[in-house]
Amino acid sequence: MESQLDEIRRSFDQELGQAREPGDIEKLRIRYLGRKGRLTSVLRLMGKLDPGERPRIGKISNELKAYMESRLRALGAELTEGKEISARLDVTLPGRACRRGSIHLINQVLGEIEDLFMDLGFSVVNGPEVEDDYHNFEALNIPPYHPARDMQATFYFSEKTLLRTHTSPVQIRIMESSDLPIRVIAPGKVYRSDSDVSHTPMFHQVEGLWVEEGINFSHLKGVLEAFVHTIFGPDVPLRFRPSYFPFTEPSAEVDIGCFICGGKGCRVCGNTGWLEILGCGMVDPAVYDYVGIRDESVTGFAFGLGVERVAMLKYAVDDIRLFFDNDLRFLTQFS
Ligand code: 2U9
Repeated sequence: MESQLDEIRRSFDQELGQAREPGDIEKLRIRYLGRKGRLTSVLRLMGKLDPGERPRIGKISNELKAYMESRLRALGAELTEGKEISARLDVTLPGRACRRGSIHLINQVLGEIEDLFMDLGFSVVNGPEVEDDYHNFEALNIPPYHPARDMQATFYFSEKTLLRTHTSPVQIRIMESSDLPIRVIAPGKVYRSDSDVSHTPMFHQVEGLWVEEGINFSHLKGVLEAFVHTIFGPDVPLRFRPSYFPFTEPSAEVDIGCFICGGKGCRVCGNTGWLEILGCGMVDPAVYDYVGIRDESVTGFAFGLGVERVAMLKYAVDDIRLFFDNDLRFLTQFS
């Protein structure tokens, strides 16, 4: 009888190895453990055994039964779960394409501007967005109570600490710490409490500074002409119009010919035929006093531009807030 039980175990293991789906498990259970199953049939013969043998054979039979039940349960669960997964997962379906992002238009324009100034020999420099009053205003020839402070509605943390209103403090720090000549651009975020179709509380500026013996207004004109012709096209006309900034003297604003009306005058250019694009000038000698440049033969020019304004003019965007809404219908037009 013992050898019969052994044989049952062997053939059970072999058949179990061939089971492929939950239905096979049920068939096996019936064939071995059902009312007329192979193990059940052998157990029925227990009564015919020598009474001395019964406890030992009974133990072996019970162990075999428990073994079979546990193997059937385990494989049954495995096959059922596999079937559920394959019912849910159709591996022949085509993959789902993932949406690719793109570089934000402001960063694209910023990159173009940085590339063109680097081609002209400028280095790109950075500085803190949380600034002190001295570097943001005072060293730029804007003393306390100067009306120019009202021109830029400033976010203050305290009387002396603020969010920079322009990137000019970066150039102050560069002049304080570097040897001449200095030929840098300072791109970055700036902050002013202002909000409408052409102003947001945060926007991006690129400012430039070239300080070296012999630098004059013609160098300024040449560099800014290169900027306009690279960004807006070689045939775009530009003009320098006198202006005022506390940190430059003389100062000018640069206009480009209106690309909408071709200079005839329209709603976009306010009938002037020109669009303002940036401010510039020769560095005011008062600024050199603040940063400790004493050599009077050293001169320099500076300029400042708003990246959003350049992008709006170049790509005919009529509301600056579109840059910050993160609406993909807008952003993907420039990918
Ligand atoms: C130093 C000395 C001089 C930077 C300059 C402008 C003119 C200017 C505006 C353009 C549009 C700001 O973003 S905007 O509103 N900027 O018109 N910026 S000259 O002059 C400097 C900078 C640093 C040490």
